[in-house]
Amino acid sequence: KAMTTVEVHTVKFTMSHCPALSPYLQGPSKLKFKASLTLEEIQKENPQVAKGRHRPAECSALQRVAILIPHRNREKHLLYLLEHLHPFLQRQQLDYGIYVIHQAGNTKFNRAKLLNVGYLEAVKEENWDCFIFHDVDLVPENDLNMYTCDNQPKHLVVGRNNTGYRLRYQGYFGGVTALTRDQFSKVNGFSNNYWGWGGEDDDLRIRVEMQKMRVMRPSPDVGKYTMIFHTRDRGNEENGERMKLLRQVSRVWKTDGLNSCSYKLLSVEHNPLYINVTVDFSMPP
Ligand code: UD2
Ligand code: MN
Repeated sequence: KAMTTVEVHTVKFTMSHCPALSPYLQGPSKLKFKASLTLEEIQKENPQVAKGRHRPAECSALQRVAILIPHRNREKHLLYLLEHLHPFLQRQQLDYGIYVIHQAGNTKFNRAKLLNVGYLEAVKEENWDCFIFHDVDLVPENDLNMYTCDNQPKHLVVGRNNTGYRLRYQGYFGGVTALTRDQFSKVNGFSNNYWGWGGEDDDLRIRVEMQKMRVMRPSPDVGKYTMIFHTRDRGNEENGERMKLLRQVSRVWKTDGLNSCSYKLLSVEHNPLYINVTVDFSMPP
């Protein structure tokens, strides 16, 4: 195709936007998990990823997306997720960064608070447009499931292998969700008060609905995940308080969330494949 001189200059100095639909998408895929996988192997496969970040060379990405992964003692799951997520996000032509938020010590696990910390630390280093709150053990099977944000909060896990790929219940908001900076700050983020397993995802859904936002989902054939098998972790026992907490969301959300998230930051390390944020939470009162 012929180009005028003017166009050549335009191409050179202002990169054009990436297309709405990336030409690299492959659709459904069969995932493989190799027991012997190492971090070094994944690094070798992803030489173009630096400090946990990557952006397309050929166009300017539609969104800057931070992936936030709460983590403790799931090293193998993290490897599997990194192995699949890096090429997946690159096929989607996103400008992205992967943050792993690691809870130090043996206090009760607090997924929601870790995700608040991830958000607060991520916005310190970049003007991210979109945040993907991502379980470490869920691997997306279909790259048509776009890791971008929309005008409504998105729930990306319609189904997973071990539940017959069906939505668990109406209003289910667990696993992987996508909210813009505006959407997440409007609801004051997650609650910080869910220690142990369960409830924090429903709490966020209630916050979203209170702001008259509506949860959107991809179609069932697109929103497919493989959850790597696991049992309940020690330190993440079922939270017996969760029903009580869920009844008081409308009363407490304004003062329990991003604006009250206090933590001791132990380190922020820029590893080749991800940014590792380590925090210490003291025990709940
Ligand atoms: C469900 C939800 C999850 C969350 C949880 C209740 C799905 C697919 N996921 O997950 O989003 O709402 O219920 O809290 O419905 N983790 C660690 N180390 C630990 C414990 C947890 O890294 O010791 C992280 C990890 O990212 C894990 C996530 O927390 O994927 C959720 O914990 P889970 O996988 O044990 O809970 P699960 O599968 O019931
Ligand atoms: Mn899980």
